[in-house]
Amino acid sequence: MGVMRIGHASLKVMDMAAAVKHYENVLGMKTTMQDKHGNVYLKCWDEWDKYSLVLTPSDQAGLNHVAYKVEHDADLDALKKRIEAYGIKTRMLPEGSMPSTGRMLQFNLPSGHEMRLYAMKEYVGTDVGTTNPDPWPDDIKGAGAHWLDHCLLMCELNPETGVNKVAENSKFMQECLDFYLAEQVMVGPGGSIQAATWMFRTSTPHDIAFVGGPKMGLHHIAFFLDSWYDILKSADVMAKTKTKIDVAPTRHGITRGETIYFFDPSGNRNETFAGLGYLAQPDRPVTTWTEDHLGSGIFYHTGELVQSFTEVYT
Ligand code: M3P
Ligand code: FE
Repeated sequence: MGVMRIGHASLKVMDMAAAVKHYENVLGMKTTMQDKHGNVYLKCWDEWDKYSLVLTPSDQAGLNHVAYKVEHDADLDALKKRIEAYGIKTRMLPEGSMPSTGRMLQFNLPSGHEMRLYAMKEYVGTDVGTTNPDPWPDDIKGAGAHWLDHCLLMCELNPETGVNKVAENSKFMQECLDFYLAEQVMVGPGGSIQAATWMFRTSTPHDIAFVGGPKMGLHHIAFFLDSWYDILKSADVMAKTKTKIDVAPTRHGITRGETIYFFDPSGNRNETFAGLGYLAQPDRPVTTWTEDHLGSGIFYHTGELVQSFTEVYT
């Protein structure tokens, strides 16, 4: 019941042809449709719904909205009631507002990011099918990403004014959408300020994360790979395609994920992410990272923050 997983991200891109080339050749996604407004829809080979990424033409980079899939259509009505009772306005967009997708519950998180929930998207199947499937398809391209895994949203955090949209979002996700808190970063006097959170509905450590910063935005969307070796190979693909790498292969202390960060041609940050980390369960104790260990939480090996990584986002 309720939210199952991330469903899609809708991203603004400035050069559509370059963006499609990036998501096809570097990530290994396939274009599944285009609409009359020039939006392009793509999916990964291991995903069964019609699309997990929408690219929309724009004069800037950034996130339009992120959508999560719920299990039952009736969940949308139940969640609408809970979200409105919490004090957040919602709109039910009719079926077909987005192609091949059922009605969508649209609202803004306390941070201002637009979120949508939906129950139905056209089933097209994975590239290996469901009968005696091979472990991977023959025509794999680039990194061969399996699926869109999570997104990380930057939220306004200003200890001087007391504004903390990380804490507000996290409370909302727990109380209205039944997300669980896996890990958090606590900073400030006595570790009293919740500066970042990783939250889940699946059995992996995060389906969404919030990090505090001077302004709201998109930090990254992340795609799942099987193993550390696949992360290395995805970095090789990026070097071969002259893709701008932000952080070369390393490991997060937080979530234990194996990772590489890079940019699409418009400057939207992507991550390829491997390793399930640990089995995230509702009764798992929350992991807390303190301010003095923040560096190793983010990049476990060096224990040092990278300036571009914390300061550059769309
Ligand atoms: C991840 C992850 C930041 C930490 C990022 C961590 C932006 O992306 O997948 O665990 O501080
Ligand atoms: Fe991530």
